[in-house]
Amino acid sequence: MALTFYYGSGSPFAWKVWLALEHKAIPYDLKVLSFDKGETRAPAFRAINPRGKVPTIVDEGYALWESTVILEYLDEVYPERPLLPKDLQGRATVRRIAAEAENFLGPLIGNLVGATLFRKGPEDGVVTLSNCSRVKIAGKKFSCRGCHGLPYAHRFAAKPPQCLSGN
Ligand SMILES: N[C@@H](CCC(=O)N[C@@H](CS)C(=O)NCC(=O)O)C(=O)O
Repeated sequence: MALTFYYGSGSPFAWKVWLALEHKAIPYDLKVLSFDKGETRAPAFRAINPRGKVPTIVDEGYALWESTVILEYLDEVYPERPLLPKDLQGRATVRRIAAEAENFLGPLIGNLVGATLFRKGPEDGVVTLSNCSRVKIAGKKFSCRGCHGLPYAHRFAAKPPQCLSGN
């Protein structure tokens, strides 16, 4: 039975999982949910993920959400084309990058998206990028690092904000 992948357009968290599925060549059944139509809040989806968030996967009847945890799960269930390095320090580095992406880069990008795509007026949401430059997001080899960092980098590159200050 193919794994089911619940996705929402524009979600960097969902891109992480999509990248991993493609990289590992895992067959999946893609379900695209519309944020505009409120499909993440629909009872049918809440029955699968009570938090109503994408990405969510269902594998053999087992529902899982939280993108970072999904990546680790996929890597254990489908070990071909591994996302995590074999060595302990390499794995710790990837997990550190994932934590930095979640705790520092993600909220910053969230501010940027709010200040650009969902901005209500000219004074709304002027933000600074000063912390971004300290976060390394990509390695030379595609791996879990790429899955964690690339969606944020892509999100930022795709919509360069007009209203930034800082370095
Ligand atoms: N920490 C979660 C974040 C997931 C998340 O916030 N997803 C957003 C899209 S970017 C969502 O599904 N929002 C739907 C809603 O709030 O209705 C993860 O890493 O998977």
